Amino acid sequence: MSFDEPSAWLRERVEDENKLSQEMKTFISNLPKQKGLIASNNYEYEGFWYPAVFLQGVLACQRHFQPQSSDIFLVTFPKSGTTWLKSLLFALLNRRRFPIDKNHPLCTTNSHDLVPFLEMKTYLKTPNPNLNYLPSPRLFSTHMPWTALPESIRNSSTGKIVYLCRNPKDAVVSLYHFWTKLKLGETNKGVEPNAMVKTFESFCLGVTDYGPFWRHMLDYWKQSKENPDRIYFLKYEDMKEQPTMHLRRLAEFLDCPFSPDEEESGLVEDIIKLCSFENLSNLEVNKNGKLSFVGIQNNSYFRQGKTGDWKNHLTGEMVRKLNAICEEKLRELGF
Ligand code: PAP
Repeated sequence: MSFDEPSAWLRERVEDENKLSQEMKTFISNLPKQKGLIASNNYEYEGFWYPAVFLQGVLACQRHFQPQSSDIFLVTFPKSGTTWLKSLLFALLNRRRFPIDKNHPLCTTNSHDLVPFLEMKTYLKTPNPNLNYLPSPRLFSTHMPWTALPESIRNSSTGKIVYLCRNPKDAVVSLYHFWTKLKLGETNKGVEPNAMVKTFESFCLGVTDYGPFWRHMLDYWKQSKENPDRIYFLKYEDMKEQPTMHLRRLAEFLDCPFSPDEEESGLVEDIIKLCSFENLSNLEVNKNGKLSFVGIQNNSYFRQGKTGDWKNHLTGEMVRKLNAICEEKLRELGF
């Protein structure tokens, strides 16, 4: 495998199950299977669906992760604003190390390369990586459902979790654009004409990566109600509408509130501006760079950054179907 060709690396890992360890091949052979969107197959493990390579990362993380009491985990359902919240939390937690100016790391590095994904990066290549190099508090990101988190995280009373989700109608549209772009960019073959329908059907069946979305969201919602000091539940739409208020709340939740001096200097607004879609998506690194660990184009993570784009992509029938699922499963969340 050569990192000169990182996109080939991604293709190999998510599409070719021959590259999996023998243990993993045996393990997945006993799991329910569905055709995947990006990976050739997704597998159901304990009620959630994963490409085999990410499931391998989940299992390694469950086995080996050693928590520290100050750890912070950003958990998201895919396409819910991970890139954005990673940027915001990185800027917030490191504001004393890295002043918010044009030399900030986010101006030259995509947030996915600054905040490690647990199962999709850290535990993907090395089953038991050394994570001691990370400054404290360590900030990790993951798409893992609550029940798949290592027991050492779930059963701990320390370590904080920020959970971000998004209106499923916008998440499915974002997913469609993401994977069609990956396929087009990587294989240069056309995407089939019914790709939106295919994405939508898989999403509603709950078999896209880390689905079903409703159970992913609901489990963290319930945990946040039971343990509000440890789990902060946030919606993309709310962050969009009142970013400064939510950033202040996040700072308090993470025990690093803004001081009166910081407030007066306009630091809250500066962080919001640094991490805005307009700013990040126009940086050279995010226009033309690639992620170091999978070689995906950074611009795949920046499309519109708006709420309500589903109106331009979903048919009336699709909207009714997804609304019915949300009504039945996510009523308490208000989607
Ligand atoms: P991931 O879960 O695969 O890491 P994620 O970052 O959650 O992806 O999804 C990308 C979405 O976040 C895109 O949404 P869209 O397709 O509806 O446009 C992307 O545009 C949006 N996004 C990325 N950065 C920002 C930002 N700074 N502010 C708001 N939205 C953003």
